[in-house]
Amino acid sequence: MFKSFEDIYELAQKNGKKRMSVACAADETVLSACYEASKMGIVEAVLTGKKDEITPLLDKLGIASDYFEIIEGVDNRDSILKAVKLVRDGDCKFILKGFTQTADFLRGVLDKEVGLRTGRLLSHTAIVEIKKFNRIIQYTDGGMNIYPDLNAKVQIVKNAIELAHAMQIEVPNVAVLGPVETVNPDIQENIDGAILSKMGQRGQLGKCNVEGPLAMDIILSKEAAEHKKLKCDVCGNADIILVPNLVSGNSIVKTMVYTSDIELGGLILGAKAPCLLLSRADTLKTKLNSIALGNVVTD
Ligand code: COD
Repeated sequence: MFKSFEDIYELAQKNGKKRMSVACAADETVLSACYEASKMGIVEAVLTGKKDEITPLLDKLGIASDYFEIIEGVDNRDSILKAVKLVRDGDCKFILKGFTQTADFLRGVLDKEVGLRTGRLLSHTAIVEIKKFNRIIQYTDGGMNIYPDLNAKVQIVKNAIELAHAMQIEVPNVAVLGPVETVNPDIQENIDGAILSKMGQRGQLGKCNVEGPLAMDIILSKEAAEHKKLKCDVCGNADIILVPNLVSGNSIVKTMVYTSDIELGGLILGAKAPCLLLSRADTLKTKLNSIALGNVVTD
């Protein structure tokens, strides 16, 4: 069971290099992350984008201009589709979003002709190593589905559970975020939390423990749960936190990035292959963490 990104790097290095396509690679942080990952022996990156934008950046970083294979893209859309197709055709195992808008990247992943659709809902998960807790928690979905309904939440939870299993967590604990633990019919998030919790108990979500609705304090702290006299095994032990919508998940994770001692990685699940999706402002280490994740969750 992975408790930290160090565990993930260790396995990635054992696995050896896997081929990864990079959509719109003309960005210093993206190129540095690809180079570092290559030197660590975990990835062989194939870049797409405008060569006359990528090559000067490689020069600036002191990386030989022929270090990476570069596939010319006439514009962002063309570069995204070419990177997606490399994965679709089996030439690469996973894809990294480079310097382009998230929505454009996702539209490429969803493209009806060359995309990576599987018939399932695709969703984003942020993998957060919280140093204080010495554990990894997934926060989902703060990156793709804007206002998921109950059906979409079921799929989002299932995608996260599948990733947890790939991360060697046999029976992941899933907490469904709400503002309060009581099932208040006026709060849709709490109704969904209660239904998901029951679906989990009845085995409808696979091998996992699901509890909800739960407020964030008792998700993160067993003591807080005890104080509120709530008996709950998931409290203080969550592996997955299902957030109600994109803005809440996105804001929670970004708040942690700027205020807390964490390590972060992020990817889209449910597609034919993992799609590493990070904010353009994310650091080299966050991109590197995500590349290591891509390595360990692919064959
Ligand atoms: N899973 C599978 N198929 C999907 C999904 C999904 N999550 N979302 C859309 N589709 C399919 C639809 O079934 C349809 O066939 C096609 O894609 C188009 O659907 P639309 O019209 O809803 O798609 P778009 O292009 O308007 O929007 C899809 C996006 C993923 C681009 C959109 O939901 C979006 O912008 N999400 C937020 C991305 C974002 O800004 N994240 C912030 C991170 S910093």
